[in-house]
Amino acid sequence: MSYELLTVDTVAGYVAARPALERFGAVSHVREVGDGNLNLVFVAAAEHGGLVLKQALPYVRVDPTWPITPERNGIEGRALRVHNRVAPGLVPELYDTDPDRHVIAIEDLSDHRVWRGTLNEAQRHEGAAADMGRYVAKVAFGTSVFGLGAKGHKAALATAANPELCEITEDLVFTEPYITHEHNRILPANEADVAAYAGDPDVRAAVGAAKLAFMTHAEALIHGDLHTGSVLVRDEPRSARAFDAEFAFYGPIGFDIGALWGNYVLAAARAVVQGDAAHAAWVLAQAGETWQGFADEFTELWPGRADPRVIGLDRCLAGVYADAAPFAAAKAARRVIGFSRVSDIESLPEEQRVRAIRAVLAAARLLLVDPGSNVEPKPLFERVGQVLAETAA
Ligand code: SR1
Ligand code: MG
Repeated sequence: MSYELLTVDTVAGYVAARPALERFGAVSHVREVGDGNLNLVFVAAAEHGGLVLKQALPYVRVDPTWPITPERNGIEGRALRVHNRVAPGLVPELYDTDPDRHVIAIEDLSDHRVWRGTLNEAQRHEGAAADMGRYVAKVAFGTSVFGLGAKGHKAALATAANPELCEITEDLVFTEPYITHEHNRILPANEADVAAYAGDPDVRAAVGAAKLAFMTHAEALIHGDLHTGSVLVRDEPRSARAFDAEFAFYGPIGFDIGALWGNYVLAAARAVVQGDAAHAAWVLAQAGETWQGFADEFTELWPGRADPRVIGLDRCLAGVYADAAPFAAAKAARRVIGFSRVSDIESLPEEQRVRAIRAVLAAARLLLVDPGSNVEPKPLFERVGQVLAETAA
């Protein structure tokens, strides 16, 4: 390894040696809290406040035989700097970037919780879904041709390539669940469900089109992995932040909306098999909340800055909406077939897990092959709710 990994014992010395972190003073306590697939994450308490250090490992944390570029840490730092500029208050603050040790220092949000965890407990964080829609809109506008102009957009695009992490998404989200692959893990009782879903020609055609859109539609500097485990929420005072932007790249705006929607489907499937129809309905209603937050914010940004000669607002919104449904499906289905599973489903007893997976795949099929042609998330996700309830029964 060509760089030194941090430990709880070396963080204090590291912080003391970083000029950008001088204002925090001496570090008194450190804990390692990384629970994702890829990185080391330390929360450090210091004399003048807390901070978080995120260090990229040169391999996948949960599978050290799988190498992965640590340069993603710098990519995340650059994206986070931009996202702080265009969407302040909706992402963690960035304090420092260290390209030699592949570390970023960011705001300590320990008074927040990861949204996936609170959804699993059937908690409601009102406003978080709309806040994430607003975040997507601010990023979509501020980093796209609308906010930057034609030359600015091209210049920004040239600085934000993320080919290795995009390839992970291309493989894990859009390819592996649809082929025989060693990453796939399928319960015997779900084999027929997966075969029916992944073998359906209409599903395969729609996923193939979504993959091409992911690979080619360089619209904005999107988050790139905006699942509910990448969102922190807090009640008092109310706050929602998107974090963990290491998959950021110039991609389709609808991918971030779709990632949220797909994860609402997973949370709702959990609630359905647990017999909590009210929570399932609330979670699925968040799809409309996210959309409305996005559309309202994007519309507000539009009149003063967008060039009306390029495309009309309604058409632009309709394009994002049409992209989001198949992305949502692909993001939900990959979590119940392939690598990188989610606690919404995995923490269920096996009998409930089988029914939840069956229901998620049925919902994904609906989102891929019959999403409707109008921009109407409410009825769409009511239909998703019906499909979840029917197939999980
Ligand atoms: C090898 S990385 C696996 C997954 O972790 C991240 O959260 C992304 O979703 C990625 O697909
Ligand atoms: Mg992540």
